[in-house]
Amino acid sequence: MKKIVAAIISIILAILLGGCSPKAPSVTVEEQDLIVVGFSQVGAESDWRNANTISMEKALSVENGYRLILEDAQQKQQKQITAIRNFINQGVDYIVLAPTTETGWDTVLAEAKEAGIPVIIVDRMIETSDLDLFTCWIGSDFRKEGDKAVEWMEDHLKGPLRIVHLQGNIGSSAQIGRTKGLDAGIGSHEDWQLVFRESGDFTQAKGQELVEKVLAKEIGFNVIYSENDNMAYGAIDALKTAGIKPGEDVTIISFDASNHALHLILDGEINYDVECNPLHGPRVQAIIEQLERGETPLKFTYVEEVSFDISNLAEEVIESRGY
Ligand code: GZL
Repeated sequence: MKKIVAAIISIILAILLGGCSPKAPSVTVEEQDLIVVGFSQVGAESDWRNANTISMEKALSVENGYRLILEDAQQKQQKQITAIRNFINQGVDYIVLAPTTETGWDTVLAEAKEAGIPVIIVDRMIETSDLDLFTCWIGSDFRKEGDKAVEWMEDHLKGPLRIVHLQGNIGSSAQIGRTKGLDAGIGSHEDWQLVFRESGDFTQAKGQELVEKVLAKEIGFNVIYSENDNMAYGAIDALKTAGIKPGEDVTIISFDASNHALHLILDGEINYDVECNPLHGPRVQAIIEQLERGETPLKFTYVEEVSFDISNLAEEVIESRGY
């Protein structure tokens, strides 16, 4: 939209200044009609993240009338701040931010607001002193996800529990909420003991490394609470190498409910997986279409999420899920 205004102004200025025929705008007429969206994505650290990116690319496609500029921050907030400033300089129509962490956004969001560019926050939450610094947020209730996992543990596991806790990126709302859920569970069960806690940054490699570290220390444990599937994959590899049966000798609790993880439930290697739905593309598209019509979207929208164990899962359920 902004591209059209810029192109018209440049043509008028060229004519008024008596110049030769105005320089053709650098974008084609078709591209001028596209809604330009700058998307600052956390990274490509997990199956969840990749599914989220694919969902955004499919929804905000040229066929649907969008030009998507995707910037991968490699899980670094500073790269996201730089990307947002680049989007502002490029005069995009909308900014979508999937924030690495909750804090540290006020300054750059104020710059986007000053530039008159709406900011849509997806997935994780941000902490800000001024809710007017972003247009709306759509994502998951991470504390509720943690509570669901604890409820399943209460219903299915006999104590005493010795829990290894693989955390996501420290300071991300996914980590904060899922950790709070587990801490509440530990606080209300005398025979639940936290024997190890460290961040695996939501990656498979780090998840494997941490469980190898726990095994080397000969810390006895019977539950792994992994804050995402990819760290659980790494944990399972480490257990298998040590001759320990994941899902039998050690209960595996995970989050995301990615396709591969659900197959591991069918294989008996993951015991419970709490869905964290990454398919935000159509949701963001609907929000932008609302804004384009001059309507006001809800400030906060929580996506509906389910959870899985062997009792409610089958191949056809997995194949119907879209990620
Ligand atoms: C959760 C999302 C988390 C996933 C991880 O909404 O932010 O980040 O649980 C991903 O798999 O890396």
